[in-house]
Amino acid sequence: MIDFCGIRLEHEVINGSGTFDAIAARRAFGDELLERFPFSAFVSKTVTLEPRQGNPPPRLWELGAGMINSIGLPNKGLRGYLAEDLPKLRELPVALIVNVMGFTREEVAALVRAFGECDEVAALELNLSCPNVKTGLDFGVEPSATAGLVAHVRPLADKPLIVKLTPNASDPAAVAAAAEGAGADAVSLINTLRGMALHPHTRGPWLGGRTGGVSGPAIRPIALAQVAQVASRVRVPIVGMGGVQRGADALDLLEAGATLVAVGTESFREPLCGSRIARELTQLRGKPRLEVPSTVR
Ligand code: RRO
Repeated sequence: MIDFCGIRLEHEVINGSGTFDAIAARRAFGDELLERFPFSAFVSKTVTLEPRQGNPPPRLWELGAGMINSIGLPNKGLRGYLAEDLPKLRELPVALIVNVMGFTREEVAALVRAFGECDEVAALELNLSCPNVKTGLDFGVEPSATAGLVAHVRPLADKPLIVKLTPNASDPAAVAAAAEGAGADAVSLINTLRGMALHPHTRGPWLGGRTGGVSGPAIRPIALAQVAQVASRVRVPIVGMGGVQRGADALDLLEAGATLVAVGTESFREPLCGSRIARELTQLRGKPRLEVPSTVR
């Protein structure tokens, strides 16, 4: 059992927000999903105060080592989420972490207040790091803006508050330290890195949102470096993510200072990979390091 901000979790592997649709997976796999749920906690896709359509298509570009997404936060908004999604997510066999994003301080406050009152929500994750929408206020790239926002919303809910950091800041560790100083209970990183792909014929941007967020194995070393850097600056628990495909990748992030590891892009290829990665992690821990074959590591 792992203790994460007072929440007891079966193992260290959770999902990255927006990379596993538990409601669609339940439709596809039925109740078997509940019996074999791949993560020890479920993190929801980002919820905004008002409903959003998201970015125009195309929304994805596949890379040799990952993908670029430009989804643009489509969601039902707070009211739709409370009425339609929360009753279904309540049935999951693991703790629910709700990821929220606002375009103003007041919007974030309203979301934090609302989810703070929901008994089925174990913790909140504050998304300060979506690369695909213009917030006007870039809360997540400046330590002082992050501190101001976190200090404003921290008193509004009596639940653990995780701040999701962007790798697109000049000093992510300074942003993490600012979040901790303002009362964050944990930080999570990394979100996707801004990238672009050109249409093979028109040579204009392929993605409807022009640029998108790069994820998958391509960003794994960046995630590892940033998790290590953040771990040297904060004492709060860290949820590390970025390109995790195997137990060995998860172990790297844990050894760099993370308490939990989140899996994202790999779940698109293998929806139950969370269980496999948790199992591999246990196996790796049982072996002396030199016996771990290089093909596994
Ligand atoms: O919806 C998205 O386009 C999106 C979000 Br909210 C995010 O946090 N990270 C990402 O890569 N895409």
